Amino acid sequence: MAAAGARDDLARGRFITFEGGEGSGKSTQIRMLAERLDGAGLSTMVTREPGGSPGAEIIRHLLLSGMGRLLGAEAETLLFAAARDDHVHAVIEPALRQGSWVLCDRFFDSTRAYQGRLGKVDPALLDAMQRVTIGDLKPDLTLILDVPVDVGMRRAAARRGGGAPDRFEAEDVQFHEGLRDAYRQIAAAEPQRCIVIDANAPVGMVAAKVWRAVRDRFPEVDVSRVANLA
Ligand code: Z5A
Repeated sequence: MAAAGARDDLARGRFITFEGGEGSGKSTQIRMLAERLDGAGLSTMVTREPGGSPGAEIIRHLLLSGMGRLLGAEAETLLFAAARDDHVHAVIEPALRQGSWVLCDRFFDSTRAYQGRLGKVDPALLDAMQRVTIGDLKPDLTLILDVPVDVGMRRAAARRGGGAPDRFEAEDVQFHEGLRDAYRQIAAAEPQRCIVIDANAPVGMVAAKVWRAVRDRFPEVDVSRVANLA
């Protein structure tokens, strides 16, 4: 793990994270945003957590199988941190240094919401892990996709078809309500970084809101080259 402060010299692209509850549409919206940014002539990279690097993908498999839960909330949190450490070093930082715009499906706000708020893991432990895994690397923008819990759960169930829910999908409605609330609190605490997007709308409408938020935050994006602007 790297020392904090070792990453402050990034002459870099932009780092945008997507957060939200289950079925909120993050993966769908990340793909659409990447297409628009590519269209604007920017180099983009889409990645996700847990996972995003070969080592972290192995840990993802463990986590989503429910193995981490058996070890307890703190140990599960350490697994997320180990995956993030590898992902940040092997993938995110090199891409940012090369000038790419990195779009990441979940990042440390997920740990704050899932393990912190819902898993009741000590905030001091979360702070310490954040320091050693990501140091000063904060997203330039975090888009929190907000949908009512029943809508998100319906979408996820429809996508799953007959398949079994994973470790987090299997949690009850109360858990997912708590999660929604946790994300609202994160957004309220850091309004300069986080924007809540109402994602209970058709895909194209949500994409238009995402695009507006990105353009407002990064006026340097050359929109004249992007077709079908909403
Ligand atoms: N986790 C954690 O606990 N701690 C951490 O630090 C981190 C993660 C990093 C990873 O799950 C789990 O790990 C996650 C938190 C935990 N648990 N959960 N649940 P994952 O990566 O497997 O899945 P996810 O991140 O939760 O995403 P998702 O459920 O796959 O959904 P999504 O990416 O937000 O949505 P989507 O795939 O774009 O859309 C879902 C379906 O809805 C799909 O069929 C779409 O076509 C449809 N969709 C999307 N948008 C719309 C709209 N606007 N209208 C109608 N239908 C739509």
